[in-house]
Amino acid sequence: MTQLETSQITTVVTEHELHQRWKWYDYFTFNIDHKVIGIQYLVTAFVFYLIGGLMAMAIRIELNTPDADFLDPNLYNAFMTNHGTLMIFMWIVPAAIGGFGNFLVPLMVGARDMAFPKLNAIAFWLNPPAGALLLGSFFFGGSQSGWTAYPPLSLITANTAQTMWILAIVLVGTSSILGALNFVVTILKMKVPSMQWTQMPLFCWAILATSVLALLSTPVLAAGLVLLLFDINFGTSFFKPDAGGNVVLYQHLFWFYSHPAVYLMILPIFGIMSEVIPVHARKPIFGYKAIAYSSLAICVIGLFVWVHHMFTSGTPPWMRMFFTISTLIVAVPTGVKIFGWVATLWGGKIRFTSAMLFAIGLLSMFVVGGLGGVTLGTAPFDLHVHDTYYVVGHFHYVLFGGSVFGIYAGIYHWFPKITGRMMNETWGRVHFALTFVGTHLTFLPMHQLGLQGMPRRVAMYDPQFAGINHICTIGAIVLGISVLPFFFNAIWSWLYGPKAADNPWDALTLEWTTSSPPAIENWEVLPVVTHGPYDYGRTVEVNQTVQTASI
Ligand code: HEM
Ligand SMILES: [Cu+2]
Repeated sequence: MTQLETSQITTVVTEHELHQRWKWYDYFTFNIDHKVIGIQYLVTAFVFYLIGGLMAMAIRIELNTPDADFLDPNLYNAFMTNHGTLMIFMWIVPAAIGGFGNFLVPLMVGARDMAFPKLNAIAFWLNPPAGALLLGSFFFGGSQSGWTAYPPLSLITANTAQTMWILAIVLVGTSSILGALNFVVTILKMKVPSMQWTQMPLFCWAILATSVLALLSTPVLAAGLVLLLFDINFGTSFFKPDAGGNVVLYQHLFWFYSHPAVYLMILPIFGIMSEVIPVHARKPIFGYKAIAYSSLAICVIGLFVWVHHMFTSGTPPWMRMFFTISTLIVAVPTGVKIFGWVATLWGGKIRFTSAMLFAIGLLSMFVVGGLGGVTLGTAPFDLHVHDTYYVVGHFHYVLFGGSVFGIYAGIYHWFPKITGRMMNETWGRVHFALTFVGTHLTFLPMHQLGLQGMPRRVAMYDPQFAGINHICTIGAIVLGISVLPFFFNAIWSWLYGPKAADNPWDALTLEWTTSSPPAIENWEVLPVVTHGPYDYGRTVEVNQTVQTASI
C-alpha cells in the first residue's frame, strides 16, 4: 500500500470514532455501518421467518385432515402464497446475503466498510416496506396465486393484493440489485492489499458469485412482474391468453430469475459451510480452488437450466433434452463442494459445536434434496410428479435442510463476533436435534405423497392421503417447537451470555482479528495477511500468524 493510500485510510478513523459503540437505538435508524446493516437484515429476516413459519403451521394444521375445516380455501391459498414468498424473499435471501454478507464481507477482506455505505443502507430500508406490503395485502384478500404468480391465475384473483405483492417483490428485487453491486465492488476493489486472491475466504467467493448472478437475473424478474402489473391494472395484455397474450412468456421471465434464485439462496450458505467446517474440524479446507471456482461455475451454468420448471408447459422435446442435460451438469460443481467438505471432515479433530452440528446436518439434508433435484431435473420423471407433493418435499429439503440449516450454522458460529457474547451450546444442541428430526419427519413423507399423486397447493385432498399428511403435520409441530430454544437462547445470550473472546473458535480468517463485537471502523490498524484462511495444523495458531502492522 502506498504512503498516500494509508494516510487516506487513517484520516477516515478519527480518535473519536475508535472504541465507540453503537447504542441500541442506532439499530433502528438509517445507519451506514455495514455491521449495523448486517444485523438489521438478520433481525428483520428472523421476524419474517417467524411470521412465515406461523403461516406454515396454519397450512399444516389445515392439511392434517382432508377437509377444509381450519382455513377457508381462499385464505389457505393466501397463506400458502405468502408463506413461500416471505420465506424466500424476506427470510433466506435477506438473511444469507444481506445479513451475513454485509456483516462479514468487509471484515473478511480487511475493509473498513462496504464500497457504498449509503447505498447499502438504502438497500436494507427497501425491505421493511416490502414486508408491510405483503402483510398488508391480507386486508385485500391476500395474494393467492402461489409465489410464482403465474397468469392467468394471478390476473383474476385478488387484484389489489396481487398488485401489492408485485410491488413488494420489485422492492426486494431492487434491494437485491443494489446490494449485489455493492458486494462486487467491495470484493474487487477493497480487499486489503496483502491478501492474495487465493487467500480470500471462500464465503467472499460465494458472495461474489451470488452477486453476479443477482445482477444478471433479477432485472428479468422485475421486467416480468412490471408487465404483469400492467396487465392487472392498466388493461394491457402481455400475458392474457384471451387477448393474444402469452402465458408461457411469463414463465420464462419468471424462471430466468427464479431458478438462479435458488442459487442466490444456497451459494452464500455454501460459503458459510466452507468457513464453519474447517474451523471446527481443525483442518485446511480440501480443494480451496475447486470450491471457489465451483461457485463461479454454478453461477454460469445456473443461468441455463430454468426450463426444467416448465417441462409440462408444452416445451418441445429438444428443449426438454437440453435443459435436462444442463440441469444434471449443475450437479457436478455442487458435488465438488460436497466432496470438498466431506474430505475436510475426514480425519479432522471435529468439535461438535452447534455450528458444526448444523453444518453436518446440512450435508445430509442437502444430499437428499440434491438427489431429489436430479430426479426432478430429468424430464421423463418430472412429467409424472410435477405439481405434486414430491416437489414440495424436494424444495423444502434444499431450502429448509440446506439454507435454513446454513443460516443457523452461521448464527452459532458468528454470534460471538456479532454480539460479543457466547450462545449456550446445550440449548443449541436441543435446537439442532429438534430441527433435524422435525425436518425429516415433515418433508421426507411428502415425497411419498407426491409419488402417490397428491397435488400441491390444495387445501382439501383425497382421504387416502390422510395418514401420511398426519405424519407431516406432527413433524411441522416439532419444527415449530424447535424455534423456541433458538429464539430464547439467542435473546438470552445476547443480553446475559458469557462475554466472548475476540477469537473464541481459534479461527484464521480476518474477522476474528478484531474485537468482539468489532469497533465501528473494524480495526485500529488494518490487518496484514501472512497466510491462507484455512491453514489449520500447518502453522502455529492464530494470533502469532495473523499479525497486525502499523500503517
Ligand atoms: C416449519 C417449516 C415449514 C413447513 C411446515 C412448511 C410447509 C409448507 C407446505 C405444506 C407447503 C405447501 C403448500 C401447498 O402447496 O399448498 C409449503 C410451500 C412452500 N414453502 Fe414451506 N414450510 C416450511 C418452511 C419453509 C421454509 C424455511 C422455506 C424456505 C424458503 C419454505 C418455502 C416454501 C415455498 C417456496 C413454498 C411454495 C409456495 C407455493 O407453492 O407458492 N417453507 N410449505
Ligand atoms: Cu430450477
